[in-house]
Amino acid sequence: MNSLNNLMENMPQNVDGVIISEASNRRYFTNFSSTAGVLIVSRRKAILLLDFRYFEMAKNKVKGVEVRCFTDLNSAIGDVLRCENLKNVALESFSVSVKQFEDYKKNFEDVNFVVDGWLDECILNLKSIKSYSEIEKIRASQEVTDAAFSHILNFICIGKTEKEVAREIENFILDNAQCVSFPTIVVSGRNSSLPHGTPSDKKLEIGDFVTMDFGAVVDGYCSDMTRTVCMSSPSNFQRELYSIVLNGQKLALKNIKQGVVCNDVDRLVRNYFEKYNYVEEFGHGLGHGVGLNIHEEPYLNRVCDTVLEENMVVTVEPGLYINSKMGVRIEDLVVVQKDGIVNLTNSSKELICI
Ligand SMILES: [Mn+2]
Repeated sequence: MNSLNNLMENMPQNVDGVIISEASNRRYFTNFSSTAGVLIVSRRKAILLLDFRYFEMAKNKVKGVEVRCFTDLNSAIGDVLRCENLKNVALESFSVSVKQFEDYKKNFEDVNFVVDGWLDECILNLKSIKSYSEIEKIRASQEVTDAAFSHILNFICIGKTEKEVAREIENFILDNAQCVSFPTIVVSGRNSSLPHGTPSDKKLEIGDFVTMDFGAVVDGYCSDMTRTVCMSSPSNFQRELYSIVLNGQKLALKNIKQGVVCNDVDRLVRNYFEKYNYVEEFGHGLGHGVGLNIHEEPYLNRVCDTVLEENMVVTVEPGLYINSKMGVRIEDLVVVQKDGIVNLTNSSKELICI
């Protein structure tokens, strides 16, 4: 069953239609990407309202959804609500602004807007479990990202700046994919203790750890990976820190499968690091879902109690950060299976010294 039918059949009694305006949600249900537009879904049909910029393209491309061109969005929405006799309409409470909500209420006075969170939860659940074709897109996206890593290993050297390395990664991705899935992170030496630091003009120096976190988008679907390499030979301390992070990651990868609770996986790695007295040094969650959005459900962190299901796609990215000194993060992208995982990331994780 496709996602749209799933949504139609899951509508509770107090809802006879939904308005979907968030871009990645619209894209998810229609397979059509646009910066603006509204998708209205009732139990029996789906109507995508688009402006002139997208109309012709969508008319030829979108299947199973009626496409209409609007000049005045409010009156187009009003027409659909009236003609389809939609009186109880659910909204995405996670993404509709307060202003938009007030406008809806003002413009459509006889409509009861349902914002009880049902729609959000329904969409998040549907999106978190990937179809075969979604997984193939994520796989293709990760292949570009792996290739970008191989490419950068031939480029990176002492004297290059973090910005130069980041730009080279992004150029490679732009040459081979639709776009980058987020601004590339390249942090070196003491900057590598900043998990999401921005690339600077700092040059790579002997002894630096260099953490690179990047991803591509293919056919709308994101990928995400992180590797930390060492410029020339690592100290004993660097070797040890790296191997603790790597073993923590391997422990998580070994334990992820359908039926496992997200926060249990996070805790497993946290407890492992604690054995080495690293507590504060792992200050972020273990991972996150990836799909049309670079960060989405489910989250492998301390609080998420989602039970992992087959065909969820998540990152596994433990890191240890020693304040103002150095950091290590290793991130793979994996598909949850009944008995384990399929790892979509194929780059080596042994400590690479350049
Ligand atoms: Mn990530």
